[in-house]
Amino acid sequence: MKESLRWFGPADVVRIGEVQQTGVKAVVSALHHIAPGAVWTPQEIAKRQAEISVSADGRATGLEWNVVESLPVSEDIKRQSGNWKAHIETYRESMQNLADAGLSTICYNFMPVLDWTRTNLAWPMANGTTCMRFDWVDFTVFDIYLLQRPDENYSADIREAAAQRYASMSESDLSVLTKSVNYGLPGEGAAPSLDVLRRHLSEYQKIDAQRLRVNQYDFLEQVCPLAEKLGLRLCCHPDDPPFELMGLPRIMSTEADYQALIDAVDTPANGITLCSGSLGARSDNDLPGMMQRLGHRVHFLHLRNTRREGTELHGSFHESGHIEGDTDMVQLVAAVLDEEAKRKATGRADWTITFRPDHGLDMLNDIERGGQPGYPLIGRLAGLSELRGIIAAQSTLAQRQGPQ
Ligand code: DNO
Repeated sequence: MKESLRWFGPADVVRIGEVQQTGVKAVVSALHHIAPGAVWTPQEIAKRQAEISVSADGRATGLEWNVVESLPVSEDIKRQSGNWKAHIETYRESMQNLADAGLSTICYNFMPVLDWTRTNLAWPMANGTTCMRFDWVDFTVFDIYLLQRPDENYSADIREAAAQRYASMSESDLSVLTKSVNYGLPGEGAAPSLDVLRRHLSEYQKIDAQRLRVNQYDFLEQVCPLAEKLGLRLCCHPDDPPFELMGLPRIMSTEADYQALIDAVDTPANGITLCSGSLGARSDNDLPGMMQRLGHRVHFLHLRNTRREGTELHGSFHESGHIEGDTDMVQLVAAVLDEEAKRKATGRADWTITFRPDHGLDMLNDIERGGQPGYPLIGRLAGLSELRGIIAAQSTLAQRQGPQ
């Protein structure tokens, strides 16, 4: 398992020299300042590679950019409207430029309008750390009272709970909620206003899950043959959270969704980003089992954990320490190591799977530093250390036992 850390480029409050100190050798990055649909030029790609290779004090970092996360799929492509055909061409051009620069793994998602969504980005835990949280009642407040979408999609219980919650919230609570739900990534520019968000939502009125699926498969039909030729592997990130929000279709939330994806365009270039945190927010997703059954197409791993707060399938949850949540990380890592052993035995060149410790808790200096939500330096390093321990222990035990 190859260790990596996500780095957002010069806009990241974590410096590349600090990434180097964590001991990882690989970096996950993207050109967030380039709008979806525009080409990633060889110059911009080379610039990011240079930024990754040298620290602010001129030290060679020895770090390599090895996963692109994400080369974004434009909303036009997701809807098959407007400039979608031109955007597929620019996507292919960016793929060519990335392959020419030596990159081989490209993560993307097919979530309409919103990427990951939380209702609180710094929820205080009892021991002074903070985490990100998704609370259904808060989310319903946002949807019904702030976005002012019709409430008929919610059950009477949730509507009642949201009415009470809304009545108890101050202006500042509401503004924190709005900022949390509508959060972007560094370099992506300002988050959309509520009016812009409403407009984006209305553009999906005629697109149901089935239509979105067809659009995704059409997109893959257009880009996978080139990916094969260039030795690139695409990998689709799951919906986060893995259920429908604001009436938008969500199609990458379950094992069945992923099985359908890999069956639809049956080529190794059409792969999976297995994110244990996103998928683990649903109680019917068995992460170690998914790794066992879909592992041959997993090109990239996000290892993190969540704690579900109730028993409902689509309930509230918060992010936990990497080995503390509902996903059994020891079993998941065991399944990853088994997959790697299988690949090695069959001579697959890509037998090592890159993972990054994702999210976790903001702790110690992370809190003063005030970085990108979900990307605390110390919190991720704590998670990485735990994962390293699991990997080292399992690898040693496997060696002792010898081939099965
Ligand atoms: C959240 C991330 C996602 C992910 C994209 C991939 O922390 O895992 O934003 O980068 O969905 O396209």
